[in-house]
Amino acid sequence: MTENQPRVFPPDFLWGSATASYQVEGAAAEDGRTPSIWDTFARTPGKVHAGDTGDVACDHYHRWQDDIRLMAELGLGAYRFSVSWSRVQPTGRGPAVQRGLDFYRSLADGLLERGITPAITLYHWDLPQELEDAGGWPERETAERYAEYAAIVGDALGDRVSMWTTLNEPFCTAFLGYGSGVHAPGRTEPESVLKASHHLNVAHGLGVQALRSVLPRNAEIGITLNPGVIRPRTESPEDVDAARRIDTLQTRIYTGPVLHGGYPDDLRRDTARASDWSFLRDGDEALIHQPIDFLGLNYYNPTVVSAPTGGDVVSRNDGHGSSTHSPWVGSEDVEFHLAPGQLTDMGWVIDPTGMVELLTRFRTEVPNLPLYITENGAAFEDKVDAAGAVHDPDRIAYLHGHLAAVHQAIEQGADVRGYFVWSLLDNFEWAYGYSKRFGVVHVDFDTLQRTPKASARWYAGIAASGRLPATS
Ligand code: PNW
Repeated sequence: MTENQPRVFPPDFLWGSATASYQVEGAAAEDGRTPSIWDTFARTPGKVHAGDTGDVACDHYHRWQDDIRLMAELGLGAYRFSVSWSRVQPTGRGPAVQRGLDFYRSLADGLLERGITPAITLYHWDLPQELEDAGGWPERETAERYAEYAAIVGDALGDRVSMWTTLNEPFCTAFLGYGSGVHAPGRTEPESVLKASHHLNVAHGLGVQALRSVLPRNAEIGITLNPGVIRPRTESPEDVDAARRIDTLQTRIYTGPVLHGGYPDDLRRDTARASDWSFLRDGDEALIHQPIDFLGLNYYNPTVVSAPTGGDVVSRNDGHGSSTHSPWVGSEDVEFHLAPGQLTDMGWVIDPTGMVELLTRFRTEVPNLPLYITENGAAFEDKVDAAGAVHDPDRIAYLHGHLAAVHQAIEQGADVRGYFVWSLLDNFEWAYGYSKRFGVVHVDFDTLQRTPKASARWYAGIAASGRLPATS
């Protein structure tokens, strides 16, 4: 195909948008919901930019019908959202709260009425605080409670939702939540990073089993990972090894057991000084290795690393927020470098070649597993004009480049079934609060008014035609 022809996507390609419960819902204390670790973290001074919390967020809990109408107007075919565990099971244990489940039932029904496919993420980081008080993800019990929760939600929504994701980005939960401490619960304990990772993997395995036991046979179950695209700064053996170490911690710690049935030997070696891995029980790796129906991939930017250079100031630049605690257990001395190129408002480099690299990797690694891009997008400062219109040419260019990359990977044989832009709405961007805007729809956080940005109209056009023009 030549450069100036439109790129045509497969006819049944799913065009969606995504959000997560704590980032958009608000209604933090309504209908029986109790605090999650993100409520606690956000209320702890100094943890989130400007003291922002998700108490109100986009008020999606009350405005979901407007938001569905917006998606329908934009012609989006799918919506990926997550369930707030503490809305459904306030203590993280025991019987479910029907009002909590009713919210998600109504949401799913509203989507289906408008022909929008609902895609549920069971866990997008908002652990019930009571489970954290009992030790959180470093404790195996959390995985067992998760399986019960998965069965509850599966049982309540399995008749209307066919796409299920167990976990969103376990890397962030374990490494940012228990390692660098920039995410809830804000702990900085190297061995807990490994324990949390393992128990998230166990939760995935038990969760798939629980979902299979309650969902109809045609339901599709997967997991969403954010595998790093890790590039060595040079081809020196030391830099190549630094890249291997970071890839092993960010990605293979999950893909090893989930996709291939076991932890990599080099992971055990690289982390031997931090842990004896006695938390790993006989049979766990087989339990985690459940057959799944798809793999969800989140991609934003590549990362450049090197072996230690001996300089006294090491710029971490790992894009994971600033912390004096390295989350990179056993490989704390690896250096992170800023890759050349334009940056988004997050300071993340824009490089669509990483998207091709990521999809190509999994096409090769798991050739028979359908792939979805469950998140991709960019934060930029919005320019609102006098008439209230929002111009975001940088976001359009970002999306164009990355969709072209997805198309290229498909042409090269990757089985990519769909793409979910992050995010439908500007929302609570974790430690950055409301200061970073990822939405294709602008949210005025004083009035909560929604205004589709130019990128929303642009994306709607791509979704409607299934074609990406040669230029944005
Ligand atoms: C993902 N990092 O999070 C999440 O799934 C979304 O909830 C989030 O809003 C989106 O990406 C944008 O950040 C990440 O530090 C959070 O590298 C942090 C990192 C990566 C992904």
